[in-house]
Amino acid sequence: MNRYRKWMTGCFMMVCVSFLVAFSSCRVQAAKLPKLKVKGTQLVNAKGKAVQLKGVSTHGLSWYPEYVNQKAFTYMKKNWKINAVRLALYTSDYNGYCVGSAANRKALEKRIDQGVQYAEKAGMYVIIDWHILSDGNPRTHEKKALAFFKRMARKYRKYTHVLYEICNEPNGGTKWSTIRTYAKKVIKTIRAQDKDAVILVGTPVWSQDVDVAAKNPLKGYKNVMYTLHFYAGTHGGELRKKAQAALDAGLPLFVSEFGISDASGNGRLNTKEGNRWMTFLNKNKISYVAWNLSNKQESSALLKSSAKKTTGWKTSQLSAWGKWFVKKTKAK
Ligand code: IDC
Repeated sequence: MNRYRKWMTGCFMMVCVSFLVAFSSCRVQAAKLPKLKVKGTQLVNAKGKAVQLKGVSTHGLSWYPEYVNQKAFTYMKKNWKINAVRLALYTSDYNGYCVGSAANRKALEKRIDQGVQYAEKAGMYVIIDWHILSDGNPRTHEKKALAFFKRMARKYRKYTHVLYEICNEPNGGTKWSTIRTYAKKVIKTIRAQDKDAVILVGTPVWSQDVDVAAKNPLKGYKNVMYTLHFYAGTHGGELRKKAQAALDAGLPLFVSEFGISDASGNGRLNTKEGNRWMTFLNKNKISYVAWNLSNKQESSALLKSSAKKTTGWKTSQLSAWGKWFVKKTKAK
């Protein structure tokens, strides 16, 4: 009897342990998205299969923080069929990271951390975007950028779903050689913490001159891609030619921001040109991220200005651009 009881207890323990093991490994697998890498011009998964990210960018994190919430991220993943979110951290413009107070920096970093956690829980990739704009040269705030990316990469080194975008849109005549110098420093800093996260590098002229970058790409680093930004109301065939030239030269491209309004983020939508761009992106399996998740009164906002909700939007609450975009992401 005693032996039988011992045997039963043993069996019970074994069942418990196997349940625990199965449960915890399940949790790990569910939480972690497959790590991405770059192969040739393409973003791929661990098996080398092409991956095309489709995402939405926040507006400035200081301007529209309310959309960084778990419900919104989970809702967009499920209903808009997207798999990435970009967190736009303005550096210089209105209450940006490099011009505001220490308290503001802390609040912004907290917002980023929330975005990273919400994205993971929603099962989406997340891009931490150092959103330079009026500060056209990324070297203007280079010191702050290096300190920032060091901290981010250290914090998120174990996370498989985090990508780093190191300078949104260099402009104001900033040359590729200057961006290249900056990029080398930031990449080195990130790599000291995280040896393989995907890093996105901006290109001259508001991230359009990818053909120029292709002539002298960064050498000796893996998992680096170059950003191409377009607004179909302004940019068409000429810019696609540059993109094609870059691809032909073997440059991996990532469209980390786009719209179909004009480049000001306002004006009429050009759906015809937008359709041409989508054909190009899908043909080349280029990842794309739509600007912007807000209800600001501008045609590049995905929500109508009358939409007050911060998740669970009905189609009627999406702007014309929002409707167009969601139709595209759901189509494939
Ligand atoms: C725009 C916003 C607008 C804001 C302006 C200035 O839509 O509400 O007032 O920035 O900060 C970009 C930039 C992106 C711009 C967007 C539209 O990366 O920050 O957002 N755009 O102008 N590049 C091309 C277009």
